Amino acid sequence: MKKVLLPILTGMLFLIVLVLSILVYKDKTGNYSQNQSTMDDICGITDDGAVVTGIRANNFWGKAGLKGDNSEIYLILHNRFAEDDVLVGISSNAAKSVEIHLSQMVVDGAMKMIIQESVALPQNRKVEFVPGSFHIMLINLTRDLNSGDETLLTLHFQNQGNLAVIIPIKDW
Ligand SMILES: [Cu+2]
Repeated sequence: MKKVLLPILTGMLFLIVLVLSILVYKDKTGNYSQNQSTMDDICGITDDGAVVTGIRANNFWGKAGLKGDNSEIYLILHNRFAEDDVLVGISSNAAKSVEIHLSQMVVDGAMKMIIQESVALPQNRKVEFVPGSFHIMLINLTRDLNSGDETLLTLHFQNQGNLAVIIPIKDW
């Protein structure tokens, strides 16, 4: 009997250690465990996009950056609802604050970033957050965002609640 029990117990112990080490590793990488509640706000995520009620996000990506620096996130929002909406705020656990900016050419030909309190999302229209236009600024990163990392971003809409999007980080 003991000869059978020993390998089983050793196997179980190995599994427990494996699971614990995975959990510790995931926490160290600053993942989304503390954001599980916001993840529940979404209606569904697919490989190429995230959807909340009538708003779909795709082509999303963020620029790599070091702790203490800023980073920019780009995406395309499509309000597929037959009702106007407004992007009123964004949250991230990877930065001290998040701002919506609009890059605009000023008189002398230089680009200037203007803070936007909100962004209108007219019904059945797409609004592009792309270089040189609207973008999301992560201000004062609380950790390094390296190429290949992912970071959770939660968009808040006036009418249609929250949309959580997992943003892949890329070099630029
Ligand atoms: Cu900016």
